[in-house]
Amino acid sequence: MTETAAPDYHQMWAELGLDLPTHDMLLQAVGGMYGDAYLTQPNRPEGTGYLDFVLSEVHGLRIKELDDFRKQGGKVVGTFCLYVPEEIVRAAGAWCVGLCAGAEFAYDQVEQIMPRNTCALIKSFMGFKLAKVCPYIESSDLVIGETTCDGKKKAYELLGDIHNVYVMELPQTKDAKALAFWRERVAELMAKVEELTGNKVTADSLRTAIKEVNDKRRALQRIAATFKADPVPMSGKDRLLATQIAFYDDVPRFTQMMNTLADELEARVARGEGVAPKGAKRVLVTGTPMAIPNWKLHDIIEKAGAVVVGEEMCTGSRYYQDLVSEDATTLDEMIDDIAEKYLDINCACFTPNQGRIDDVVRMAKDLGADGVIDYTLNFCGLYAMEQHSVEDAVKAAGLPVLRIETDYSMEDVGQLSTRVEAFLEML
Ligand code: BJ8
Repeated sequence: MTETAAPDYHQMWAELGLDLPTHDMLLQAVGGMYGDAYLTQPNRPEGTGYLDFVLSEVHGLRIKELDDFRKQGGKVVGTFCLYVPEEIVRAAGAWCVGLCAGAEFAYDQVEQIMPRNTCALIKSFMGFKLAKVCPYIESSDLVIGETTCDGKKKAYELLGDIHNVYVMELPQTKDAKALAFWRERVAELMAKVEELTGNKVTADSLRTAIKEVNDKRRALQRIAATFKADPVPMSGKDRLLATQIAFYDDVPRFTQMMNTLADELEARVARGEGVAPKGAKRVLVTGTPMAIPNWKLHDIIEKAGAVVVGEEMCTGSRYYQDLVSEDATTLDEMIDDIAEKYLDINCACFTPNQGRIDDVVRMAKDLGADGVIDYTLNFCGLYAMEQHSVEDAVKAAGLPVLRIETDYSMEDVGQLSTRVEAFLEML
């Protein structure tokens, strides 16, 4: 029997300008983390095979697809934040990808240009760029930033010295004036991507893009809804991975695969089949986003015997819970709807941000959570400031809260495990 050799992507990576030995080291480290966190799980649904495949090819086949697309004249746009409307990018014929920001890399180089006490997400994306190990940013014809937190908006100035960067100005309140202001920024973004691609956005192309992206979010909503069941049909870690992959993968293919996975999960729920015993402790996680390969907290919680039933975060419900209206008929109305939907995202950069607090309580109740873990990256002032309000609201709803501040290093895993286990004991 002949074995098919795994494709060798080194030439493609070299053409993208990656530092090959360092990149090889990164892939090996991520593969090891993945094996330990994911491949050790019992009774995973068959549909998670797709997640394994995508992850195993995340710097391979997907980058090859982007490469082929660009060689045919297509443009790729990289983003770091939920506020960048994927619909606009797709309607102009470009592809949108989330950029690597979930692992500690080249901090020694990063700390030469920004303070050591910067959040891990920002240091990570800068480290990936400086060390030349992120094929997504090297495949991005344009990176679209946003003025969310102070750290990010200043980091985009530094990134702008070494990459093509465009920054959307995001208001910090959600009143009518702010919406009108944001709507103008969305229209400006449209002009920018039209200039990049040479394609005009039309009512037809935007309608199609709105539908495609809504369909992706609907598939993720179906998966999320199955976690109301006890036992849960899949691990929270796998649900987190599905949401992380939503930022990278081909949109129609991903939607189809996630609907297939949702079919399987719904069938498991109907049969009462789960991945953890019925009655396992249920935890809702809220806070700052978890980019690939940041699976640390979920891994700790689920290895301690509990299940993560949901994420109120940008790599969770904030990504898929709201859709853009599909009722508009004109291009202008569609831009209005997009502006409205995106301004509705509950990031802590807004003041006030009561919508997030309400979402945490609502989700905890809907998903039957026994407790909430509020997760904040070190040096993220915005989410750290909101921890107090989250704790008050969740306690008022009768549930305990554990606050966690951490980063991407593995040094505190022992200490975090002890705290999580003690928290689970008291649920
Ligand atoms: S919409 S959460 S993806 S900004 S963790 S870099 S806030 S210091 S990531 Fe975010 Fe968009 Fe908001 Fe979501 Fe700054 Fe905090 Fe770091 Fe953060």
